[in-house]
Order: sequence, then structure tokens, then C-alpha cells
Amino acid sequence: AQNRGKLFREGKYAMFIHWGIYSQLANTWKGKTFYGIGEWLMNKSMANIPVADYMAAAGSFRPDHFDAKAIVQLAKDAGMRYIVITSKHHDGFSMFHSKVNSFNIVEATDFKRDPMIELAKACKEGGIGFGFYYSQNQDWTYPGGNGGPKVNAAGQPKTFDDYFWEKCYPEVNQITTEYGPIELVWFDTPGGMDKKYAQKLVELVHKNQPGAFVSGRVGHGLGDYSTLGDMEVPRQNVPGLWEAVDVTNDSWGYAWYDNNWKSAREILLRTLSTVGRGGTYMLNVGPKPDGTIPEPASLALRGAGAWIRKYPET
Ligand code: JFZ
Repeated sequence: AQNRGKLFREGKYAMFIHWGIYSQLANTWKGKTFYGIGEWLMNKSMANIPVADYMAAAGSFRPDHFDAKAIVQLAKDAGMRYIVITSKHHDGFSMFHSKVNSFNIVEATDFKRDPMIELAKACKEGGIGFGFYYSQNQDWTYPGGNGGPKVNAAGQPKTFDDYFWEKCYPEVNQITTEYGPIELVWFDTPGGMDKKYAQKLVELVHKNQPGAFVSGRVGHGLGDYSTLGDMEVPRQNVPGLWEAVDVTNDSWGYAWYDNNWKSAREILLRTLSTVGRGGTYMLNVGPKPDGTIPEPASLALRGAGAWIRKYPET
């Protein structure tokens, strides 16, 4: 479609949000702090949390101060044109009211709200775009997902194909039909996922959302654009349609000790370094356990935004 990925192509600057149960845990488990990217906390490489224990931790997820309008206002003040948020990360927790996975924010927490409905609505009202991150290959809690249990609760073997058709495909169908028009689906870490699965996802997104892009990390060269390595800001020109993804501090998901905040000036320079070379810059914020954006991040975003918004596109 001619208008596919309009805001990606024209907007040039987006907010990325990594938010999940891991935000609540903030890189601690059983009183111990782990150092690394927060959304990987349960992984073997970090706290190595058993699936049942991690799933039980959803019960304490209570981001009561989550305010979709405030986040949209922040993105607008920053000069950003759309927001992309984790609908499901590698931990398999659905941050929306999933129809196929009860390990979701409405059914497995006391919070009970579907924040994606709130955010989609706030973006629409605020006149900015919206999109979803979805971890299609890695799923560490659903039987058959890459990195997940190999058997179900009844001890029966489960394959990737089972995971794909029972969870991944229906969830991607849901996020591309129930939250209004979206800008893109940001798939990630394709690993060894078979091409036939990537093809199914690309077809599904393009069918349900003719205006939406599919990120390059769907794999097999099937995406609509490419993404540089994480936190990499180019110092040379890069060909094609591409983006750089970056963080306001060091971790995507909230980590309590991570105070390595970029200044407004650094954010501005990194935005210019990307946009000036023809790319789109997507910059991450990680909500705190209460659901609000850390103050140093919002200060820096607004500082850079004050300059960016002085020069509106004509
Ligand atoms: C992935 C995720 O594993 C991570 O948790 C986060 O969501 C990030 C945005 O994406 O990590 C990657 C994926 C690709 C590269 C590096 C880290 N890469 O291509 O350099």
C-alpha cells in the first residue's frame, strides 16, 4: 500500500515503551539485584526464575498510576509522532486482554485494566500514532515457545507449531484488529523461526492493517524496513528504509538502579545523527512499578522536544 508506514517514513521520531511484570520486579528477585536488561530478568542468563514463580509474580503487578494521557502528552512534548509498546515480550505475559492466554494483565493481576485500550484511545485523541511490539519467537512461559517449557501442564509434549497457532498467531490477530489503526508491529529476535511462520505473520498484519509496517526483525528479509543493532546510533549514512532503537538510560525494562540517564542534549544529538542520515529514531522509556515514566527520562525528553518542536515540518 502506498501509504503504508506513513508515520514511520515521515514521523522520524517515536517513543518505545518496554513495560511488563519485569517493570514491577525492577531487576530484583528474592531480595537480590541482577544487572542486565530488565525485561530479561527471568532468563537463565539472569535470575533464572522458574516459570511458575514468574507467573505467580503477576499477582503483585499493580501499576495503579499508569496514565495513558500523560504518556501521550509526554511523547507530544518530546516531538515524537507515535508510540510503540510491548504487547508481549519474551516472558510471554500479555499486556492486553488476550483471548487465548490467561497469563495476561486483565486476568492474572489485580490491576485488571487493559492499558492498551487506554493507550490506543489516548494516542488517537492526541493525534499521534500507535503500534505494538510483539515477541513472536521467544516465549519463555508458553509450552512450545522458543525458550519455553517443552510440555504443557498435563505433561504432554508441545511444539513450536502448537505455540504458534494456539498463541502467537491469534494474539497478533487480536492486536491488529481490536485496537484501531496502528502504525506498525515490531516483531523481534526471529532466531531460527521458520520462514513459513514469518510469512503468516506478515500476511496477517498487512491484511488486518493495510497501513501498518512490519519490522525487519520478523526475519527472513520479510519486514518493511530494517532496524540497526540495539542502542546503535549511526555515524555513517545507511541505505534503505531503517530505524535506530535506543534507550533513555541503559535498560529497556525498568531497573531500579539504572540512573545512567541521557541528557536532553545527548538525546537531541542522537536524534539528529539518525534522522539526518535518513533514519527513524525510536527511543525507549521503561515505566516504573507504579506505571509512571521516570522523571529524569521525561525531563530529558521534554528538553530535547523544546528544540525539536521549534522547527515544525512544513
Ligand atoms: C531485543 C530484545 O531481546 C530486548 O529485550 C529488547 O526488547 C530489544 C529492543 O530487542 O534484543 C536485541 C535484538 C536485536 C539486537 C540486539 C538486541 N541486534 O540486532 O543487535
